[in-house]
Amino acid sequence: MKTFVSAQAKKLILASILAFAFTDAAFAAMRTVTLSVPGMYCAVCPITVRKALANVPGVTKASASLEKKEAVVTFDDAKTSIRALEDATFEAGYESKLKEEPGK
Ligand SMILES: [Cu+2]
Repeated sequence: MKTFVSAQAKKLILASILAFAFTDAAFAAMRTVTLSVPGMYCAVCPITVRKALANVPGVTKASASLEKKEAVVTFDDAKTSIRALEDATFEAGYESKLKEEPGK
């Protein structure tokens, strides 16, 4: 009986792990974030920033605004990260930082 219970418990634990992994994967997918890019100062800057972000594998949409001094990026959570986005703009010459995440 003891072994039976423990096998059931293991099944339950496994089921909840799988359920969690599935939920997590469902939430992963696409994310849209706003990065603050204070270093943009002329009309060319947002173009450079947008290109740098668009070149990151996993990014599906990127835009940058000189007036707002921010970039909005849509990316696949499983393929890239906010850190990678920040690194990409940094390598292009612009420091950036996560500003806000709509819906969170
Ligand atoms: Cu510029």
